[in-house]
Amino acid sequence: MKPVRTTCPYCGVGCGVKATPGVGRAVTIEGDAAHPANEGRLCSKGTHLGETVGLEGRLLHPAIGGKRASWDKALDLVARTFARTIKEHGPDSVAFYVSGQLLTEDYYVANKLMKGFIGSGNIDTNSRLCMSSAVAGHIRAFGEDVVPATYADLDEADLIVLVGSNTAWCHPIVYQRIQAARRQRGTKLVVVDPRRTETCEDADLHLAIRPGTDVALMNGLLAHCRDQGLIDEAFLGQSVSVPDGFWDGLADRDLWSTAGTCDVAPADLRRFFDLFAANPRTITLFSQGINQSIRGTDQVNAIVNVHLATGRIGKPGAAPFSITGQPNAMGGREVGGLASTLAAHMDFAPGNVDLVRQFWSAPAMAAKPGLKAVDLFRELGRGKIKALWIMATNPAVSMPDAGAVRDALSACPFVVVSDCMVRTDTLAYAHVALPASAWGEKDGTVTNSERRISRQRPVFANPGEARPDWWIISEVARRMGWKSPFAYDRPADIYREHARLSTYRNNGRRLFDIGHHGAISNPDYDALEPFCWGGTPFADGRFPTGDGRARLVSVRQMELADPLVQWPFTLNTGRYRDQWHTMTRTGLSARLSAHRREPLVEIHPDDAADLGIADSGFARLITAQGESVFRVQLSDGQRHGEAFVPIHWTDQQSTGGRTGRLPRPLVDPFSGQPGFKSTPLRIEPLVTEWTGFLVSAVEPSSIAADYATSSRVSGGWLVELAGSGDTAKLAESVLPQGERMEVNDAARGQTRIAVLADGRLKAALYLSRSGGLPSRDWLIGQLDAAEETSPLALLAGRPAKPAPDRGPIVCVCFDVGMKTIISAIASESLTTLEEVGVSLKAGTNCGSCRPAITRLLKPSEEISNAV
Ligand SMILES: Nc1nc2c(c(=O)[nH]1)N[C@H]1C(S)=C(S)[C@@H](COP(=O)(O)OP(=O)(O)OC[C@H]3O[C@@H](n4cnc5c(=O)[nH]c(N)nc54)[C@H](O)[C@@H]3O)O[C@H]1N2
Ligand SMILES: Nc1nc2c(c(=O)[nH]1)N[C@H]1C(S)=C(S)[C@@H](COP(=O)(O)OP(=O)(O)OC[C@H]3O[C@@H](n4cnc5c(=O)[nH]c(N)nc54)[C@H](O)[C@@H]3O)O[C@H]1N2
Ligand code: SF4
Ligand SMILES: [Mo]
Repeated sequence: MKPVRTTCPYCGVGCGVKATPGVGRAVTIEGDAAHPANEGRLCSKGTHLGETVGLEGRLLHPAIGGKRASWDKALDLVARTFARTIKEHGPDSVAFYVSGQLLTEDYYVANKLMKGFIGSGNIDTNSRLCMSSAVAGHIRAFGEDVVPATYADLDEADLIVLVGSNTAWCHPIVYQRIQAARRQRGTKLVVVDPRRTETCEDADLHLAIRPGTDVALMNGLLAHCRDQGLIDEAFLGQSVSVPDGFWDGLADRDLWSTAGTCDVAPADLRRFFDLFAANPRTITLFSQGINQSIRGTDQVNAIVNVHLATGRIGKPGAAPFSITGQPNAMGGREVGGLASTLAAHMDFAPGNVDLVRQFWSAPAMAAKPGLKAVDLFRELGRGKIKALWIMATNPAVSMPDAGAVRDALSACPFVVVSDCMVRTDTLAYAHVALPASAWGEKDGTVTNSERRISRQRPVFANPGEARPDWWIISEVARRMGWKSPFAYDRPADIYREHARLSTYRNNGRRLFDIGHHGAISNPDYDALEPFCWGGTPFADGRFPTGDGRARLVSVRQMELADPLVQWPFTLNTGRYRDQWHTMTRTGLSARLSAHRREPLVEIHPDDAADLGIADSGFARLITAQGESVFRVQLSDGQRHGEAFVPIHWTDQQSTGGRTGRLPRPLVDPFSGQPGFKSTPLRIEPLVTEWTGFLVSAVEPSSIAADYATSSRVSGGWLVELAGSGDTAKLAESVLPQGERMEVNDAARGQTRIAVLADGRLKAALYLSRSGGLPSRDWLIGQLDAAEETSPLALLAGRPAKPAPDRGPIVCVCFDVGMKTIISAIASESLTTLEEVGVSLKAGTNCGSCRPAITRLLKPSEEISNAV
């Protein structure tokens, strides 16, 4: 079959994918060499897309109250209940909570229905949690939410500063592009992150600043630029408004005080300042370390200030670059899908409301912003929102204080959830479940971090009764009585309307204008090549403000309180390389699951010693909001007093690692974005009597253990276990029927049980009170081994001829473990990535693991000081 050119469903890099369908739901995935965002490259998540598009776990039919229902019944019920609620309690008693994972066409229709026809601003999105501070910061500085950089600028920069961004894991193809620029052009790289992440491996300088001190850092840099005569006075005079007292606000920021506030060595700070002074072509790329803060908007403006004041904007290789997380975060911004924006990059100014009203012929235009995500769920809990429709997001996991969000969802009289998967924590609260088309079926457009609009094209037909989100929303709108405004036959109809709105009475006031597509034909839409809107923004020194000038914004470093006795730690949260958010899709892939099998809390070895916690032991993390258990990983890349946990694990895979329960729901005053990166925390050791694991060809439905985390392996599941007391109940709960063999070694405190059917391994449980456990790798291999396994070997947990322990998997493409790499480096005297690649193939496919291999090549060496 012919390859379909489409776009990756995961991160905001927006890589082009060539997907060639095979038999059934099989698909071969390659990078699209003709797509400018990736030129053929894909990271580990994109590469292994094929493992996540099967029908396992798909929501395939509408359901009402958990029972299968027809589309007609389900849509009628949604339309009727929303209409009745609006009639009885007004338009602000209902809300949509949507997602940067919707396509632009889906998003446009949802926004139009809520803001133009229901007549409320109550549509907010998970982008509120993601980059709303960048939006607010851009609007304050530029007058419009315009990202002033493209990836090509990374090729042309001499200095790239990554602030609060684990690019190597979260935007791997951008990271590879940065590395290429370093090789080809000698571009310098500075990373500002309290943690030493894999992104730091290849950097010239890593500033492990005290969390929350980015404003001090940027203000210190700006003060230094002024002292060094680096301010672009001509540009300021022509193009930028400087508020009164702006420079006085920086008077106290010398190198020493800045180094003190940020808790970095003055010499390191000096190196950063010197690099900045020496390289006018600077890109400052930032993401959640900046945005997810209760001062996120100020932090964004502190960065933008430096670029405006030094004239490093609107030129090749020079700009602040807010990189987006989700595949269509930017498309959501373009349609105005945030509660605080209206449509097509317009806010709720009365003139804009009129303009959009006229364009939509809207019967009930919302005249003011709606509730932002955190407030929305708070009002849900208070009973003010009486009907909520959630689309393409999993707030029961991903909202701060997710326990309270769950309470609010339980209390809400009517919750509708559109998702493509059956097993999500949020779907458990749905009165009506609507099956959405997934990646590979969906048809429409997305916009990536560099304003590039690309097509997602269908590879498969919709399975079961799954339908596209735009169709579902339009059907509900039509059943609410708005037939012709929502009479869309295909995504192209919606795209044309969206393009026409972007240009309607625009007259050059807003940069977002794709009016040239207002009459695009269906075949041209189908064949649409990726394109960036907006050209090189601000190249002419004019900004989309009333007076054409950008604005410096006076921002002050927030006061940082010392930790309280009750909460001596600070909780930082973020992402793993090979999982996507709440794991509904990446969790299906055995390869992607191999990188990190459990949610780990990373803490500094000294803190662990003080707490009496050992590496690989367990800890209970407690905040004012809730608590959860994590496996401990000691890391000297953590600052003292800081703990880092991943956001991915949910009720579906684990009793622990439930990060969403922990963060406090405090938000930035301008953007409403929650401060996910910093929550007061207490850590307590959790001692269990035994630990162990289960390998099983079938997924156990309930597990009687204090701690259990299951992950996919080839041929089944691996479940990590820990607990106290009798293990017989556990064995009963997890082991299937079959021929059972058991060894109890009381002296060594070990229990081993294997279950076979027809000589093949169905499940094996290994528990130990002393810690010693057999190799998981070999046992996993027995689940789908070509030959029968000797029962004795199974009970021993090892083959007749033992293979060396590979350690955790680093390269998921070629299944190469950390221990294998370390021993090859030692025994073959390997010194470069290329040599490791030749010897083991590791790192030679997608390249996502190259930073990890780089670290293994120089385990003790500090990042080079030779700048
Ligand atoms: N593998 C993978 N990739 C993804 C995603 C995924 O789930 N998995 N999700 C996508 C999405 S939606 C998003 S939003 C992006 C997020 O991409 P990133 O922003 O790169 O990811 P995070 O891990 O959330 O946080 C980045 C870093 O901010 C640091 N940080 C914490 N506090 C501070 C601080 O005070 N100052 C500074 N300077 N840094 C701080 C953290 O230590 C962390 O390393 O990733 C996208 N890409
Ligand atoms: N503590 C902490 N919490 C965080 C963050 C953090 O750094 N720390 N980061 C925040 C950020 S930046 C983000 S972006 C959020 C992400 O959090 P969520 O948006 O809640 O996470 P996802 O797992 O991506 O949820 C997407 C859901 O949509 C479904 N889905 C996928 N495609 C489609 C589709 O086409 N249509 C429909 N209807 N459904 C679909 C998936 O199965 C899944 O259930 O998490 C936020 N929460
Ligand atoms: S970097 Fe990886 S996850 Fe992001 S779009 Fe590209 S292939 Fe997909
Ligand atoms: Mo995000």
